[in-house]
Amino acid sequence: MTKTIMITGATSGFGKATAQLFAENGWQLIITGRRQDRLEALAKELGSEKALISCFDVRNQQEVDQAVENLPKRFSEIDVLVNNAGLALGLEMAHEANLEDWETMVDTNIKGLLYMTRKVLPIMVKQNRGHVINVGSVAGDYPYPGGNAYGATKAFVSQFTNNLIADLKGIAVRVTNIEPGLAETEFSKVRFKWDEEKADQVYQNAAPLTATDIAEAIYWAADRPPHVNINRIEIMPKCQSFAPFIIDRSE
Ligand code: NDP
Ligand code: 8X3
Repeated sequence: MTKTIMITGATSGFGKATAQLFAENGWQLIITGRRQDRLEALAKELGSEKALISCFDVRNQQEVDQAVENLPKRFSEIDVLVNNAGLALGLEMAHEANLEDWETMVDTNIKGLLYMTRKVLPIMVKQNRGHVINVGSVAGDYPYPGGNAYGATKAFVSQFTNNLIADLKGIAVRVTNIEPGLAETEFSKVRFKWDEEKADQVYQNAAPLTATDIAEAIYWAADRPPHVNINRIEIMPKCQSFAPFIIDRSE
């Protein structure tokens, strides 16, 4: 039977690469995001028989509910939900950060992910089959200056994943958190509000992860046999590593 994957944020980056990889492997897809033109282009590339477009904003609970309720029968038995839609906005220190940016990150990375999960999970529980794959971040585990609210939203994703695993004991629905490090997508363009020069500097003279690297991790987690649950995958480029704790000696 053809398997069905629903991917939030399929218009770019990890979501788009994930759609391409699952399509190559014979899955049918529900591709979502806010940019209709991009969804149309991707559906054309993947084949409109295989890819269903659903254009909505994950921050809007009504739109989320309608998107799932209006799925045609052929796409309604979702095997995998990839909660990928998300963003970072700004890199200012907490006392200078834009409060609206914080709200947008909370609304998208936390509340959007909750709306999607709460709507799709009952379908999976009813069919006793499914897999929720969240896209967290190393920023949810390790702090860095300017990461403040973004990192905290990803820490939420990490702990929510663990708690879902606890809730789903005895039910054949798996849950995974994918935690990427530095990866070149539109992520930094969005973070710096389309200041492309600033965004390019993030990846300059480095070899960041690609969207395909993350799509492959997502595919691998989904492709394990049913008795295996991959709780989390932390994945960083070789060029990125840890810094020691900093001692402030100015006092
Ligand atoms: P991109 O900016 O390339 O893609 C983000 C995707 O999220 C887009 O498809 C965008 O679609 C979608 N999206 C954003 N806001 C909304 C919304 N309100 N409603 C619906 N869709 C939305 O970035 P990435 O591919 O890098 O990011 C994907 C995920 O990976 C995010 O959760 C991000 O936090 C996480 N991540 C990224 C890392 C990186 O270094 N790149 C590292 C670790 C984690 P549209 O604008 O069309 O709505
Ligand atoms: C994105 C990774 O380190 O740029 O989640 O915040 S980082």
